[in-house]
Amino acid sequence: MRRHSDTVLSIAIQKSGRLSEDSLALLAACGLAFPSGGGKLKARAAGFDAEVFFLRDDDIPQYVADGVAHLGIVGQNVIDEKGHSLRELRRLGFGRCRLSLAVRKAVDYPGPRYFDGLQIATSYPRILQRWLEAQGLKAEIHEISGSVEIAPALGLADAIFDIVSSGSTLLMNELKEVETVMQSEAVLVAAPSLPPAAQALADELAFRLDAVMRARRTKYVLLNAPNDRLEAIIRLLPGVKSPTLLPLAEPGWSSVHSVIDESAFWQVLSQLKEAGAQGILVIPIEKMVV
Ligand code: PRT
Ligand code: ZN
Repeated sequence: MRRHSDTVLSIAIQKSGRLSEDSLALLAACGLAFPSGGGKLKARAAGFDAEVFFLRDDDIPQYVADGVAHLGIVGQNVIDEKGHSLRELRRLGFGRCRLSLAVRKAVDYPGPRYFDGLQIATSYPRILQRWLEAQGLKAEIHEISGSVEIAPALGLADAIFDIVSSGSTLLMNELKEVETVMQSEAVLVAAPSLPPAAQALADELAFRLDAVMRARRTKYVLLNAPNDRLEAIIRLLPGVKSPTLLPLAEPGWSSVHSVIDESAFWQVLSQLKEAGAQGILVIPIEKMVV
């Protein structure tokens, strides 16, 4: 039977770029499947009262601020640059990068005062201006929309302020990163207030996102251990509540099941082996509701 609903949650995501694939994959993991590609402007989800708008990332904050889309998935860097007042509902853990100042490799960098009176090329003039003011510095900002890293070689600027991820673009252009001004990742944002029905759907989506993100941070561990070693092993595996113990067919042995934080992963594994664990299996978790 078709469910009737007069509210559909609209979510603006990047049409084609670095955030597109991860945005769609995250929504899919939350049960919102959209047909991808085809150059469409919007698509209706199967299994959830939602639709996505495919937009340029720069336009997403405005669409959400104006209420055209209820939610948006976009880089924190773009949100800060555009300056609309939006609610950050969740940080999403992908599209990680930083906004940094970079200078020619040969420069003997003395600290932020180096930038006083210089020409700096960037696509992020507002964030840069705020940083300069906080440092008590004045510089000439040249706003350019792409390929900022070639500006110093062309004589257009003395320095650049741009997104850095691996740093290889800077390296290739004989530049070096000297100040990191902000760290960024993709975020889920909403307008300061949403209509109640849209807010209810946004809450449901946030609940699902939490389950997916929590699962991404943790692993399911299964191992076998002699019963006389269980105490030491269980101490290493806090689990959600406490680990599950199942007797093995072989007398005197048990199977231990638990979840562990990905960040503790290798450290715990070697400690488990030392404590006598055998046949350790580490399995990804798809959803985790606590
Ligand atoms: O067409 P549209 O306007 O939607 O896309 P866009 O070209 O403006 O953006 P896009 O797809 O390049 O980036 C979207 C978002 O991804 C950015 O706003 C950031 O939040 C995030 N992100 C993460 C990055 C990077 N990593 C990144 N490395 N955005 C850009 N870069 C650039 C960087 O400027 C450098 O020139 O990629 C280049 C390679 O970086 P290195 O340091 O790895 O060499
Ligand atoms: Zn863009």
